[in-house]
Amino acid sequence: MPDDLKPIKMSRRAMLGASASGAVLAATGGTVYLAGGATPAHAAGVNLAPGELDEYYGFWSSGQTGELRILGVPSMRELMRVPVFNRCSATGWGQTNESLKILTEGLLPETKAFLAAHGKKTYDNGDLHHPHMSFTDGTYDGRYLFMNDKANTRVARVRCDVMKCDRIIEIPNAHDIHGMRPQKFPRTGYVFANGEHEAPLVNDGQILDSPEEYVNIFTAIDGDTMEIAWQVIVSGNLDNTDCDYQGKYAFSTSYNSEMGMTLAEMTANEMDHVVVFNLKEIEAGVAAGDYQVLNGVKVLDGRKGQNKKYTRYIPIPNSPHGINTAPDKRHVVVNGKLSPTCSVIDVTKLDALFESDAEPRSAIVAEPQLGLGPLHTAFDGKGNAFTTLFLDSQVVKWNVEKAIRAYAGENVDPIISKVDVHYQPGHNSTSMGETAEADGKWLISMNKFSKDRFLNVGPLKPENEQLIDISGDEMKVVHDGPTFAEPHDSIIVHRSKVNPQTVWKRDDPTWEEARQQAAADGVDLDWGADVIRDGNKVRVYMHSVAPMFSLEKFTVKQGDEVTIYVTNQDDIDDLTHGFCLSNFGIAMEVAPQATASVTFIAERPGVHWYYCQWFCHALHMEMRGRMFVEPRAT
Ligand code: CUK
Ligand code: CUA
Repeated sequence: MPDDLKPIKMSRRAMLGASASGAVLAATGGTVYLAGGATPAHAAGVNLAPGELDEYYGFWSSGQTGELRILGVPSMRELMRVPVFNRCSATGWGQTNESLKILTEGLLPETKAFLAAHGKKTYDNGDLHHPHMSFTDGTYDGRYLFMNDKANTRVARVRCDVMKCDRIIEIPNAHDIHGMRPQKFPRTGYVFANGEHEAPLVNDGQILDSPEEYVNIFTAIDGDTMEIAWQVIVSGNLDNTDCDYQGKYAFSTSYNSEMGMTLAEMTANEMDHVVVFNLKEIEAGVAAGDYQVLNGVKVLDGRKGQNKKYTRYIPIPNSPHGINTAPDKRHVVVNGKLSPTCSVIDVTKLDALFESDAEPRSAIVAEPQLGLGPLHTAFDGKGNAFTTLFLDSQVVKWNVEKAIRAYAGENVDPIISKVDVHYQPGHNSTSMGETAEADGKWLISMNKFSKDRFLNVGPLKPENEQLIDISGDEMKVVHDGPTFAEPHDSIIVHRSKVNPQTVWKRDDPTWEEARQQAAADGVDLDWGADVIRDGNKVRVYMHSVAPMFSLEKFTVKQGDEVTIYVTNQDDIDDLTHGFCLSNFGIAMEVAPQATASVTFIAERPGVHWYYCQWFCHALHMEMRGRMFVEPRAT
């Protein structure tokens, strides 16, 4: 039981709920938890008293919603949504000039042309599966969060100082980035990204239904510059990825080593594989010029049978999925999915694969039978692993060292306990569990089905995330948390690692283009109240101090291209304004000390109100102004 958390105070409503459903209260070490069905749907995971802060930040993916979410753990309160690959109505992400720059500058030329043919600048959707923080020396360093977009082959970075996305790049040559992890040591460094779906290397339509000519691509991105360092062509497809704590190897699972196109073909072989990438050898290959350049990227050949030292293929029972490196810095758990086993790789045995061509399976030191459908594994830092069993709807706790002894022939059962989760878990994550500082307090089981756990909201149901206390031998489910589609993965980061600003700094690079434009126009971006005409372009500069915009009205002509810059001069914690131009489909967030801008064509003559859409003051409703659009002369 975490001793730094205050005992839970039950609300009257929770008490009523508990007695009404006849559920029991479990008392553990002087702390009371609501058990299972007793937890009202609205309640916090561990009911921190009002105003009490969580011990951990949880960074959640949102799958096909395309955003990053921030939760407090253990309360499971949702704290923020950070738009990334999606379009966001509240913040203007995907509409403001600042966000469009981030969303468009990293796209490939052919993607820009494709989107332009649809009258679009960027994609509106994404499929964000894997959020991971940057590392220094094997633990989180609070600089960045990185995340993948499976839907449109992108990788994004979120700045942890402001919790906003600052870079998005499209990955050339690869298709549909799925597994993604930052390098743990010596630092991030590389961000590794798996292309999941195979396709012709030059995918220009010359090759279509000839799967034998398809390839898959593993990409290493420089996390500091967000440029691609190198790519490696592999045999088989790529699913999930992780890396070691030594800075020598990265590993990816492949569920389709067969390179099959149909379900039967993809699951035909009894063994698939994990690809091991030798980072030093790949860097040496890059230095030696052993690559082709495709779309500006150095692409090395790491396919089977190339006799190169870039990759090795370790056979793993059918269709492995998640891959997770333990905080002991030595063991890597490969989750079986179709096989009821997990395979444990010992990273100290990988050198021999490359240096003396040792048999690849010699790096496997355990393969415990855990249950049906193992998908992902998390760790407590005490030698134990927690694996989700999709088909069994359980999480199994097992001991890695015992599994190794059993594999060596000793009569010992590595399984410690199992707990039912509701239902069909995918990822799980433990507090600090993917770092060397795993602390063994909390586990989140991210369940794909919620079915009967909540009030019925129609045919589309939320997912269900359950918070599990893992401080004792028995796992205790202490909370159900419904979430909208569809978080895959999460990380739980101690709050000491993260320290965002409370207001923007005026010299932030986000609005550098606005700064330059204002300088060129000879106006003060900070305190603007100006309308600059430049042919049929009009630039409107205003600032806000609650409850007023510095311009109560301005005039443009029908057909003008209008850019509005709003700088929020309030510097008080939480005093966000918004700018909404009604009937123009325009709205954006302007947080304290930020500048935001938006460009549109003033094609509607008449009087149009703009207003602050972030409730900021007792006179928030009065925080409004008029845009006059003079009709075109006929
Ligand atoms: S994948 Cu979703 S449950 Cu995309 Cu990490 Cu395994
Ligand atoms: Cu400013 Cu509401």
